[in-house]
Amino acid sequence: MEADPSRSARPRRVTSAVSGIVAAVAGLAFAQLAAAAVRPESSPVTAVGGTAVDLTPVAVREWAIRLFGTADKLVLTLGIVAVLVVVAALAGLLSVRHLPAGIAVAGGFGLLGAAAALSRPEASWWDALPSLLGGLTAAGVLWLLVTAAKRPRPAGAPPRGSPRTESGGGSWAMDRRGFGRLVTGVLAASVAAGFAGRRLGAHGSAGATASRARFVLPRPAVPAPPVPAGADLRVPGLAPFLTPDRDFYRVDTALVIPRVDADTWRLRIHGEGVTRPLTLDLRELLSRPLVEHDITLTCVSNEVGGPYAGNARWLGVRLADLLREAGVRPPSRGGPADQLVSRSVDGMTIGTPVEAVMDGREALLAVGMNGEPLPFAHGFPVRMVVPGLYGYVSACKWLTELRLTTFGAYDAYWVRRSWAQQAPVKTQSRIDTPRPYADLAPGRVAVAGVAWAQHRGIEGVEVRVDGGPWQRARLGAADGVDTWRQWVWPWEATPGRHRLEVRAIDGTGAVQTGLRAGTVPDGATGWHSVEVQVKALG
Ligand SMILES: Nc1nc2c(c(=O)[nH]1)N[C@H]1C(S)=C(S)[C@@H](COP(=O)(O)O)O[C@H]1N2
Ligand SMILES: [Mo]
Repeated sequence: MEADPSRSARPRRVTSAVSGIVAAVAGLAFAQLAAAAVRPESSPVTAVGGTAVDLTPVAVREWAIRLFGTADKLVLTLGIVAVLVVVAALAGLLSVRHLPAGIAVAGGFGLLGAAAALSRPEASWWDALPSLLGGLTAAGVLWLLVTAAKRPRPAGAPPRGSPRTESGGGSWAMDRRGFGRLVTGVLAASVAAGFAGRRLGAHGSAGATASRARFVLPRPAVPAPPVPAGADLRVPGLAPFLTPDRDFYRVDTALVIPRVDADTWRLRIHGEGVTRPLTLDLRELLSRPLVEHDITLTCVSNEVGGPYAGNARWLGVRLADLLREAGVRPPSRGGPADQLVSRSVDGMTIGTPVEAVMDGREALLAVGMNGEPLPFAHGFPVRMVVPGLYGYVSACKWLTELRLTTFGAYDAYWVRRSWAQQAPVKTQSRIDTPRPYADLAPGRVAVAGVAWAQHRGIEGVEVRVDGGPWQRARLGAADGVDTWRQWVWPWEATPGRHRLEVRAIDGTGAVQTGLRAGTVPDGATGWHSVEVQVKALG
């Protein structure tokens, strides 16, 4: 094979693309290691991902949630890595002709990551370090690999151990083995850096993990009455009345779950009309009487029939009491602030009507969820829960600040992204069983699900088949007005295709609207329906 450009072009292209990708892998690995030392949020992938989340138009976000559900974050991360790999391969190709250009791409990505990291909430200058180190590593590895690949093999010396002859002296007649060894070495170092990063990361959050393990939930001064017998109808396929923590839906913008150390946690309460600003640590917060209350939490992004609803027994401090302690009066009592802005450690801001929080409902700063300290994913050590309002206007996780202001003066995170400033939960009902497109045998079928209208309660649920007359379902026992209610309706299924529909009647007697509306700006409406197939007899 004498110097035939068309023949040598392909391996050369492969080699250079591989160089680019290996450089990117090394850059990422060392960036992750550095991020573990600085803070997990400073990783370039997380920082760029977080920025992408914040910049994503609402329509795209809702589409992604519909398509990927709670895997949307994983998909985003994989997408970023995929883009990186493609760009890295291109940078590798570019480096063959013009090494400085390829190195500039690597460095540019480092700068991009650093800029993203610096723009994240609560960022310090340290947050730029992982991306810069990653960019530098990638640039260095690219240089190393490309120069090694280009280095001519000593004339006359065939590649060691290789009986095949490739033209010596040409700029691309590199020593394949040498190159391979280099690549292997770089990859091995990257894997080592990756593992070291994981170890260091676990070490970094060890304090938070230990603080949660040590945290013993105090006894409530006002315990919740036991869940009434008959609240849980125990129909197979029906969501349990209380949602176990591990099954509780999770909706947030955090690409890495914040792990807050309970020992260093502080809550600050300040703002308009606050005559006694407070800063409390966890012990001080918990020196107040604790209340236990069952509340169903739902997400405004939940489509009709969707899964983003969960019911838990929360333990916490009454938010209204705490606000009164700080001197806050609701607008109806002449207070100047109508909006309570809660802020999390990761910069999320959530605006809640002060009036709703102080109108006597059990708005809580919760520390316990179903008898356990809050899981990290659900806001450890302290989160807000307010019955009757969607999570994005009430349920701030990893809470660290409460500021009193007005709706006129401040738009919280989601409000800046086309969601409504105020969003009471809309009456909804869901068919859990049978599942869509189930194949059923004719005869008695238990149609069952849940219905919610938090803080108004559920008074009735009705089901109809194929657009026929509405029929009353049997309700599970009510556990107050702030939780969902299970329902079941016995259906005599006949052969053929059928469409089951459900609607609820809330505690005010209002019937759930059948008008279809999307999730944006303040929650979906419409009746949930399920189509099933009933087999012919015999
Ligand atoms: N810090 C923080 N709190 C947050 C969010 C968030 O993105 N960040 N998402 C809110 C939304 S939209 C909902 S529906 C609830 C979900 O709470 P869960 O994940 O515990 O079910 O948390 C709310 N609190
Ligand atoms: Mo939400």
